[in-house]
Amino acid sequence: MSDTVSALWFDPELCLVGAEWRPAVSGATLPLTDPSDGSGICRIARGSKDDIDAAVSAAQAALDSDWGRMPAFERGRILTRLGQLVLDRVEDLAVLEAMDVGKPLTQARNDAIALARYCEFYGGAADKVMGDTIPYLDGYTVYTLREPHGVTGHIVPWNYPMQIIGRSVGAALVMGNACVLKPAEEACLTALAFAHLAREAGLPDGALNVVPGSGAEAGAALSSHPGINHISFTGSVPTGALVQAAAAKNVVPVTLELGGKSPQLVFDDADLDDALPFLVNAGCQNAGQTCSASSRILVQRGVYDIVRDKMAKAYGDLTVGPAMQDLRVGPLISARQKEIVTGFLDKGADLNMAAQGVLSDSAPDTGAYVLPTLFADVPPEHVLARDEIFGPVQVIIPFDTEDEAVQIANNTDYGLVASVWTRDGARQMRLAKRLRAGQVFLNNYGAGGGVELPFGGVGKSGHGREKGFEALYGFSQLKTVAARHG
Ligand code: TXE
Repeated sequence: MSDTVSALWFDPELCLVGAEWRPAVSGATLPLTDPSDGSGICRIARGSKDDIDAAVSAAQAALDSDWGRMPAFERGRILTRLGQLVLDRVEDLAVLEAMDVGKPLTQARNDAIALARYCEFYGGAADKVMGDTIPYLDGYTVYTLREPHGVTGHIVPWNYPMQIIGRSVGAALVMGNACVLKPAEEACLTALAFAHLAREAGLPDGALNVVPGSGAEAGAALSSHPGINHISFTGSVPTGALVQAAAAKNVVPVTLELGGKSPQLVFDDADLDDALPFLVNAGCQNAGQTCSASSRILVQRGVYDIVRDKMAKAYGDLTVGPAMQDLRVGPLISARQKEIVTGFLDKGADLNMAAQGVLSDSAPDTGAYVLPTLFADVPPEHVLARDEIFGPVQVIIPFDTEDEAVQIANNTDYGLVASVWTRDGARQMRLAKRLRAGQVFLNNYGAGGGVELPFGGVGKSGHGREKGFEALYGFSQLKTVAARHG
């Protein structure tokens, strides 16, 4: 049992359904493991179809009562209060996330602060989403209304539980939807903590329901439920396709955020000292288990050797260890994820390994640790340059011309994020248009992760946009009203 189990201030074996915290209908539970040492943290409810049925009914009931009638500004006030409660508990939330996900404490703290920002942002936006009046025929007045979908399903992965809950549940709630949240079976403590804080903030019964459980049981039951009106999913491509197929049977819209193989393009004229921390951090943050991780570094031939050597030095300085030691890199989420990433490293045996990080003396053998690894001179068609690895592994690929860089950058199934490092303003503008990605960063990567910035992918990175104001359009539907008055 982890030392930090005292950080739990709620019963983790319960689901939230309507007003009630209760065990799974079956009484079954699942173990939750601390990836830093492989020890058991606690058990969580193993929700299944019965629990999802009850949660969907509770959400529907909420729409028919106080929640459904609440003015937008009051929904906003609740979210804003929730943001303050999250800020008050940042340290507690960070400890929960660190032990559950294996995330170094500083990164976990940043996620808790980001969750508060989502609540603040969407709380403030609640009463600012407006329809239009449309000039039309003589004798008509036409306007549009933005209305909630109804019951929204949220299937969340384990890599950034707090941030993903903030961006999807936060936006859905302020638009007046009632949510059913299915956190990942590997990491769901902050989802439960969030729900406790939401109740404390005054969120009415049934507006938010949380059913932990496995993907095959609770997740599949949620995505195929005929009472769900919209599904937001973040996770792998195959599971996203399953969720979309299940939703299609009920003709329900889905938002899919499915990861990527995001490139950073470094040109000869780039400010390399400025770029270096971004190049490395974007690959190692959260041990590379980030949908928008930058796993490909494309470098123009004139500065290739310098960039490779600087990155190799930075990799040599990376130490991996337990989340509570708060190093740059923690463990992966699980032994299973370690196996996946190690499998990729094996496939890179034919490549030129430029550098590896080191393991902290205090990292137990039972933890899910993988050394951060940098490969150089990688052919663009190599599996490590094309597949999402979801671990602390980056490849460097040389290029000669701008056209070649664009061709390599765009030549994967994914298209989530891309960045360009150059002082040439015309090139910045050209590439911002030519790169196939949902977000393009010029002389930075991630722009600090701003909650205000619409986010989502093209191709197998998914479809739909979360974050920013754009998410509010996704979590609502437009009704056109045409009045004929003569
Ligand atoms: O993902 P899954 P996994 C990628 C990453 C990683 C791989 C596998 O490459 O190595 O996916 O991770 C729920 N119906 N990403 O297995 O299966 C599940 O319970 C409905 C990228 O964890 O996609 C969890 O809540 N739901 C990524 C969520 O889906 C189902 C984040 C994600 O699990 C389900 C995570 C089903 N049949 C992994 N099966 C990103 N885009 O950031 C599972 N789930």
